[in-house]
Amino acid sequence: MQKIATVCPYCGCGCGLYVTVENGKATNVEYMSEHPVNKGALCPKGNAALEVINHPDRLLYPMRKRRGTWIKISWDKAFNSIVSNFRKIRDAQGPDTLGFISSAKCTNEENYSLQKLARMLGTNNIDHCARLCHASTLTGLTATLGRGAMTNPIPDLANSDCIFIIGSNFAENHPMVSGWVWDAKDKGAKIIVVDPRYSPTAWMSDIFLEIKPGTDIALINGMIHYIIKENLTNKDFIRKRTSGFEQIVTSIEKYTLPLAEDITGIPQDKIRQVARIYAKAKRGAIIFCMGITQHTCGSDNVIALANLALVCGQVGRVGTGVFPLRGQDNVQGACDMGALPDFLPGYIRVNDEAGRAEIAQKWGWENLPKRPGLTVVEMINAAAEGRIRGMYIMGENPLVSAPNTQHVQEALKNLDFLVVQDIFLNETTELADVILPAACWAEKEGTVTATDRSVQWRPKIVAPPGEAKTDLDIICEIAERLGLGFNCQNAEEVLREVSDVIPSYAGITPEQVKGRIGGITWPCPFLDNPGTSVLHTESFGTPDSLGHMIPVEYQFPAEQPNDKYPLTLTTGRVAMDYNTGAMTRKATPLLRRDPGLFVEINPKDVENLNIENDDEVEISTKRGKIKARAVITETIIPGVVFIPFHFPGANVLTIDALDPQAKIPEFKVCACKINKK
Ligand SMILES: Nc1nc2c(c(=O)[nH]1)N[C@H]1C(S)=C(S)[C@@H](COP(=O)(O)OP(=O)(O)OC[C@H]3O[C@@H](n4cnc5c(=O)[nH]c(N)nc54)[C@H](O)[C@@H]3O)O[C@H]1N2
Ligand SMILES: Nc1nc2c(c(=O)[nH]1)N[C@H]1C(S)=C(S)[C@@H](COP(=O)(O)OP(=O)(O)OC[C@H]3O[C@@H](n4cnc5c(=O)[nH]c(N)nc54)[C@H](O)[C@@H]3O)O[C@H]1N2
Ligand code: SF4
Ligand SMILES: [Mo]
Repeated sequence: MQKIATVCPYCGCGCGLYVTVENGKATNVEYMSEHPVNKGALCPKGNAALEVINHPDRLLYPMRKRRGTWIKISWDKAFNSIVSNFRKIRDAQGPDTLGFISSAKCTNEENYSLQKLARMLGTNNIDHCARLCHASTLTGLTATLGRGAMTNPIPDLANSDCIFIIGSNFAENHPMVSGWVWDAKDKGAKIIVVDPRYSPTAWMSDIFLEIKPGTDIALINGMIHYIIKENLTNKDFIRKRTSGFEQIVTSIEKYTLPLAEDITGIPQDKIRQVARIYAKAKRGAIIFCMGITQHTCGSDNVIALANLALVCGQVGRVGTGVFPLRGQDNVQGACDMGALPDFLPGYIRVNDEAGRAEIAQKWGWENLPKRPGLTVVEMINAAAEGRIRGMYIMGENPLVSAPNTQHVQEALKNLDFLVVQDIFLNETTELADVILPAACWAEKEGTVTATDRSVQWRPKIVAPPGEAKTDLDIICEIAERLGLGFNCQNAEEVLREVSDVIPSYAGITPEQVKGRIGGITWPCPFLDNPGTSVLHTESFGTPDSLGHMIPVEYQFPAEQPNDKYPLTLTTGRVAMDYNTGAMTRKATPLLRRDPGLFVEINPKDVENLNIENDDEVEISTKRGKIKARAVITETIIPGVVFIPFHFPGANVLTIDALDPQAKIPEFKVCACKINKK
């Protein structure tokens, strides 16, 4: 019996655990008490991590569709078909008629290799689920703080004396964060939660602000207004370390507390109270997540929060900082690796001539494309319009996760050729021409980067089932057959290339990271450097090293409630399901506690509708309608309904309006109506 140290495959907390292996089978999960973030604890998903490994529904061999049914084909046939179709499309219509979706469920080495393949083929059309998730964090924090990442490690929250939590339900979605926030609270920290729902995270709050969806900028600007008027700013910090304060002073002039109350629905007294507590805290931290990012004003929401932190000097020290909780186990890494249409590895902009030339030279390739590529939703739109003809989807399920499902379906059906590489059949594989069976997290090796930038090694624990191959092996074989001449025999070699190409990963080599509990936190600029747990201690990552305050204005969401659709629909998550359910609904212990598709609605909103708890109701928007079980509850603000997006359904309703900067869709607000069925 062996006991192997590894990292949980679900969320960005990056919890460590041991897996026991007997006779080549993963048999048990054991707790890793020495891990810096989870200290041995695991949430229900982490405890169920092994369920997908031996699941009978795993994809075992490549398949293609013949007369409506899937037939097994050889790997050789699958590779030939992909290579010939991609070549044909590129040669006839140019490389930008190809699109690639990479995966935050895959390793850094796999993401690095897929973006390299796309770019060597001549297109920057590569993106992944960060676009649906924290794209606005990247734009918002890059502009203000100079790095689109969490500033402090998760355990550092225990050192804060005020934690301002806005649009995050970490009690269900990043459960390991909860313990550290409770620690802070036990030591006397004030916990503030801002959400349209009294979520399980709100249970730990000292002050709860019930906000109308999509109005966060009015709240944050209102707080800044009050902080400036009451002389609670950190003047020394503003003078030495920031720029743009004067513009902020002018721009927030109109965000008086009465206006903030009017827009957000939060009583002014409460706004005043939380502004004081955060500004006066010795060490104040901000946690934010999808309630902030998934809006047409997502980037501006994030900028507003950075402004707040800068005005109060609450960044760059232990116990302070800005915590955008990254969702997937490797979504931070997939971004770092350049699985993005506008950034090469290490956040070099594709149109930065010198940066691009340096990477091209390291790859031994002459021309890399310089025009920014299309994002996830833009690729879907391009497919619908025939501008993208061939697509490669690795480890994502856009038919359930992207907004406006009917449009996604039409778009993917319109492709000449679609490859989907996954560990299970899902709604998206249904539309594929070729399906490739991938090895799952425990059947391959490589690194993943958690939300706090720690890069950890995940070893291969067991062999993949059937003929499944690792995503890395698949990508490398295709690159080889396309004549791109990849150097990617294994994850170790690719990681060595990553540390050569990306400066903040320079000291993160296989020798340094393998077997190191908790991993190494980037930036790690040279070998034997211990990594950097707190960012921006001396200077920000911006070109002039200052923290940039940027004025932002409150904007209305893309779709407002109206006579026909009088309610606001917001979508999100529950503890027992994970994203599109592709993995969690294969895990019996989670399935047992899965609430199914429901809609939360306030008692006031059902008064005249003759709807009772557990009734089946119909929810409709301009784009479509679905049925769900009604959950009537005071925990949601009147006028708003909440539906989890884990099932085919929620995204039939959502709008595909995008934030103009980050191109993230507005999953958190659209107009809907409810009827009894
Ligand atoms: N159990 C579980 N854990 C997960 C996941 C999962 O699917 N299931 N997914 C992972 C991924 S990929 C991600 S990105 C994270 C996401 O983690 P979270 O961001 O915590 O998840 P959400 O439920 O989408 O949204 C968070 C909160 O935002 C609130 N909200 C909605 N609209 C607004 C608004 O306009 N303003 C404010 N202030 N709040 C608003 C919602 O009511 C909700 O409580 O979770 C990760 N962890
Ligand atoms: N309405 C609404 N929609 C949303 C959101 C919302 O809050 N509301 N949230 C958005 C967010 S934040 C996110 S991150 C996205 C998530 O959207 P997706 O990334 O599409 O969702 P997942 O279910 O995580 O899909 C991961 C897929 O990868 C597969 N997989 C797992 N491991 C591996 C592997 O090792 N290799 C390969 N090849 N495949 C693997 C799984 O089987 C699954 O099919 O959804 C977005 N959609
Ligand atoms: S908190 Fe996240 S990383 Fe930790 S066990 Fe749960 S799902 Fe896994
Ligand atoms: Mo996400």
